[in-house]
Amino acid sequence: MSNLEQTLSIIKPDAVERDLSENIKKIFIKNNLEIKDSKKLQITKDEAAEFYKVHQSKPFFNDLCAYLSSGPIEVMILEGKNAISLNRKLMGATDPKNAEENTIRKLYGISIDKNSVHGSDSVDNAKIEIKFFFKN
Ligand code: IDP
Ligand code: MG
Repeated sequence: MSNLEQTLSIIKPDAVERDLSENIKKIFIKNNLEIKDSKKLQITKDEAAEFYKVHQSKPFFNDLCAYLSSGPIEVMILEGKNAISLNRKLMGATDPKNAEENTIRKLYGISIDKNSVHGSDSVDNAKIEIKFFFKN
């Protein structure tokens, strides 16, 4: 049984702005996640709303979409054994205050909204999210 997976990672505007992309990528590589593709871009608020549509009923949805579209982001396809859960573990808890030591969000996150990274949370969402940014 193979559990080789791909997942989508986003380095969010707060981390790109502080030049943290290379540090974050080193954490992925050190932990056996291969960067299969990557690109830097800025999305519109409408595109952010499409990407985050699972959160559309949440009170923070508008701010979330405004934030993700507020500046350049770097999106990556990560591949490796159990890549989805491994990436989530390396990211740490959504709120950096609750993130474990040495996780990306503990090291670099500023607040629950400026928490430096996104990572897919399931096989199905990883497929949808990779397709969203890498349409071939
Ligand atoms: P995740 O990024 O750890 O998967 P989700 O629950 O999927 O967390 O939420 C997506 C993003 O929405 C989070 O990364 C965070 O930036 C933002 N967010 C989540 N909960 C809150 C909140 O209570 N207030 C403000 N922003 C939030
Ligand atoms: Mg999520």
